[in-house]
Amino acid sequence: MLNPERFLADLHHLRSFGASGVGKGVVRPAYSDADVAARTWLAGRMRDAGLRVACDEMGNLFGLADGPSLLLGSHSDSQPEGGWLDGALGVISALEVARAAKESGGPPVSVVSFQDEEGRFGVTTGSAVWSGQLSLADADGLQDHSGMPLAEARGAMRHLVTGPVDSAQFRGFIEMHIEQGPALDTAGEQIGVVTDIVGIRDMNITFTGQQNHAGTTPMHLRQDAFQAVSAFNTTLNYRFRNVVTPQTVWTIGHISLHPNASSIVPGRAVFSMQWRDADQDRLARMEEIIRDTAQATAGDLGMQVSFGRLLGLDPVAMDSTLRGALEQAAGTVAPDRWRRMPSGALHDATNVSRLMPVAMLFVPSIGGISHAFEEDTAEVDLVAGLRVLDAAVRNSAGGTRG
Ligand code: HGY
Ligand code: MN
Ligand code: MN
Repeated sequence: MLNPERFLADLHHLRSFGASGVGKGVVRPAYSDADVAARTWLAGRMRDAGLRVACDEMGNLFGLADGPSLLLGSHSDSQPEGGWLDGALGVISALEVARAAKESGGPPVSVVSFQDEEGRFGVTTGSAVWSGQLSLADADGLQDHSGMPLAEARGAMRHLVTGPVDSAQFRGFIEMHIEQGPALDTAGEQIGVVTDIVGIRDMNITFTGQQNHAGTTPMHLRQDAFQAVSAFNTTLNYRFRNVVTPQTVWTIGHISLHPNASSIVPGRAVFSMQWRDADQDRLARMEEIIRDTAQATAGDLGMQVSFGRLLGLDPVAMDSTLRGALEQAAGTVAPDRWRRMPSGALHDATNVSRLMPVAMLFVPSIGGISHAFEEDTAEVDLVAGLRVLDAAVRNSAGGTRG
């Protein structure tokens, strides 16, 4: 029997790994001690639920049912400052639905917690490798902001690794997640059934000028790398205006100045440029504008610019059969309090859609806040989501593939 109390207890237990001490927030980046401890605990909970534990070289952790099954899950790593539900909700709801199905003779359900969804090293790195979007060799070459290579970081999970996990055993994938935006909360609704997931592009850009003394170097002789970033950003916002829509987003979320000292004109600035949109052509057009603007800015200021590797995922639509099962379940659990909606956040489901039919459902985020310690959702909404997921699994038994 589906057990909401057991589900909530596990969800709260998971946030004890890497608890930030601020609200319910967590600090559990991929392969950190807290992440590895959480995955070791999860492996035990999967085993207790009667699932066979498997873990691939990347650290994607699976609890497998016997025979063909539906795969449910999400990720249990967090942003450097993360909320307790982002990813965790999808993993623990999957565990509860799989456990209840085992107990009551329901359809076979497997569980996954993908590794590095939050992109310490790339973009949804674990599911990107599992789905074949990215080779393990290429992933191993990725580095985090401190210069640590993924090849080294993933050594922290060696004790859990069992080998490759064959995707052919899964009939489809459903990921439950918090919305991470304001739509459901503002409307007082409980469930969002996702129609599609936007695409993303992410690239590091480096301006190189001349490091110099901040007291003696006249302004007109400086080659200040921070001034280049500032000018680039202003020009970019202006040049985007005829290309973007109100749904398009772009972010400079990480910047590193060298040598980052008050009395030194910075000689180098490395920063992340990320942009997201549902239209692939628009993403490509934005890339042209970004490269062009950065080159023009460097030229104007007498500096050098270089571009890092372009990472990204294309927009994807959800599978109509699995989505229909979620819509039917939402109509029963939350009549008149659900909607269809796109996902502006990225999810592992995008990568998994290369392998099998995928669908997603959302529950509200209070105040639309996520990627912050304050992230939260009313327990009644968490449980409504769990019930929709469970009902959808039962609705789609017999299912979609194979
Ligand atoms: O950034 C994202 O959309 C996801 O939460 N990693
Ligand atoms: Mn997430
Ligand atoms: Mn996230």
